[in-house]
Amino acid sequence: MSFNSFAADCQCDSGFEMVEGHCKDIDECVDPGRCSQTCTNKPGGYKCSCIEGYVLERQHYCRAEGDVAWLYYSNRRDIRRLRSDNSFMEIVVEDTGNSVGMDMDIADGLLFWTDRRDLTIQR
Ligand SMILES: [Ca+2]
Repeated sequence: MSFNSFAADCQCDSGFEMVEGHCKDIDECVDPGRCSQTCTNKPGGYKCSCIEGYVLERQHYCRAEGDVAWLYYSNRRDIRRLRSDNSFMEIVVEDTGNSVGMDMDIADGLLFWTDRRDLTIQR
């Protein structure tokens, strides 16, 4: 029997890794995308959390509180909006020419877009 057959086989608990003979916590938060917003490293694990206005779902994903959100988009001819639960879509602005870029001023309820046909910025 050789000396090597008595060598210790050390293993670390889940969430730890062997570093120079010692179990060291793995910082799971180093990997981007582990949590949709905030990741806090904990001994042997990690915890996801959300900024104010969002709620944590399925321990990793943050969803905006409140009503269903709207997605505004352009198909170049019209500007439309779609509920995030996919239950309703409507045209917000018809016949925009060739709308390609959009921005919103939420506070004042304004929608802006660039029109490549007329080379203008519309409101
Ligand atoms: Ca950890």
